[in-house]
Amino acid sequence: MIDLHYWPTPNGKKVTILLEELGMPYKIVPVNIGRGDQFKDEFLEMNPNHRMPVMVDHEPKGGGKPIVVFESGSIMMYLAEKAGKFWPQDTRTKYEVNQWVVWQMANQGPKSGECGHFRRVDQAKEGDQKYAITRFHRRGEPPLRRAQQPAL
Ligand SMILES: N[C@@H](CCC(=O)N[C@@H](CS)C(=O)NCC(=O)O)C(=O)O
Repeated sequence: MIDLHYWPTPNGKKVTILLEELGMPYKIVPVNIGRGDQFKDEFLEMNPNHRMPVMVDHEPKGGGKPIVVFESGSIMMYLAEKAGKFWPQDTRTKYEVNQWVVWQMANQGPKSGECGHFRRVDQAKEGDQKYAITRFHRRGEPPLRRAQQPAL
């Protein structure tokens, strides 16, 4: 069984969407990040970077003790590989998928997060945020060739 330490944000939902698509059974372990659950010792032992999601696979392939993985992109690669779906094994197509996962983790995810942050800033207190909003909005947009990328 997979435990997913989770709170309903885009980074958490990426993983639950994949689990549903794979038809893989899993249990949600709520991490209330508004209340600070991510700073508890037992959570920091799994992810010293105090961020959900974190996955624990109690029945890893080949047996042995549970495998713990943090970072949503890395969790997705783990699950897809375990299920033998959405993670091609030949070098050419594997890296077609891999590059888009890495692109999402390094660009669209964090830049959209920054965009949301600057949109919520109290402009009366902190001043005009237009520059930051425009910059992060542009950087978070998927490249136009997305339409030709089934791997996305
Ligand atoms: N790159 C990480 C980002 C995870 C992340 O930022 N999680 C946020 C919620 S979306 C979190 O747990 N924040 C709690 C904190 O910063 O203390 C991933 O994709 O897993």
